[in-house]
Amino acid sequence: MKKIMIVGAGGQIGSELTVKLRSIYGGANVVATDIKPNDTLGGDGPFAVLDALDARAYAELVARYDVDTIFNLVALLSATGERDPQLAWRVNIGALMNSLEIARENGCAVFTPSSIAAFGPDTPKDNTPQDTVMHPTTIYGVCKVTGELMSDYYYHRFGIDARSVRFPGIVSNLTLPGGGTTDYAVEIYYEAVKHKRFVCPLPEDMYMDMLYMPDALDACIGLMEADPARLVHRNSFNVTAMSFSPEVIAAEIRKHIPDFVMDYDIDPLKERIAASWPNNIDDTCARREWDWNPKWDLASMTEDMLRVVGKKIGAGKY
Ligand code: AKB
Repeated sequence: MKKIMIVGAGGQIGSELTVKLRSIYGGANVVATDIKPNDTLGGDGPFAVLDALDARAYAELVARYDVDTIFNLVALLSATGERDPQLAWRVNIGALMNSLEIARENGCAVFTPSSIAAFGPDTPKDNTPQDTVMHPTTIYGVCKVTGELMSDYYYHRFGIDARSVRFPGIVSNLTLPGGGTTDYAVEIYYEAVKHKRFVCPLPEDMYMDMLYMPDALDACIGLMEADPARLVHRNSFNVTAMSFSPEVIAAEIRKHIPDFVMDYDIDPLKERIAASWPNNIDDTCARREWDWNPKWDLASMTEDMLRVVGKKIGAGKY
């Protein structure tokens, strides 16, 4: 990776990936783009407003900056997608296809995240294998499976260096996620710090995989820097660091805020989506093929999240 472009850089992952990539490859070598103007992304490197569905403008920027690696982070997430499936398909697949085509025309590598949403209710729920049944029941999941298949197609058919990981929920403290089913695992920390109370939209025993953002960033960069000769898989690798349910994360928060209270007001859409996803996935292939090795677990992440969120919203020691 020498000249990188991030498409959808204003989102939860992009806002932190931009900073991390610039710290490694140099600010001038990482072009951040987003559909909306952004005050922070232009600070230490180039920023451009780009609608990823505008293929001409997208291609023009790739050529102008002589880009060799694209991180395509544009997506409507699972819950938002269910509210407008046609829009989700148009945006998620439109950005994917433009990224792959522009990569083909310009000889770029491409990273497009997949998700645990690529799995469905008939996938083995525990220790979900890398290669298994994939019949998602959300439009977001359908887009992710399509993304995996198209990325592998472009690799085999055109030699495009397309790679991806299946992200679980990502917990972070810079930019809030929006429209996802796993968002509760971020919101809970803000509410715990602000009000010592959280109303959870998912049942107490709903297990899902999660990653803390520093590990998610390492996954993006580690995979794109991996020796291609070692990659048996490409699109897409299971990656995870922990699996917990709402009652488990609440208990962890109570170790720091003993009077933290959790109430439940179940969102039937999010419940249905979460119930169709695995409880925990097996990331052995990522560990074997490109040395994936997450550093954060629930205890260390919780300590860090409460510290950073506390500082951010001026709550002192919670
Ligand atoms: C979502 O909840 O939709 C995302 C995901 C798991 O891909 N965070």
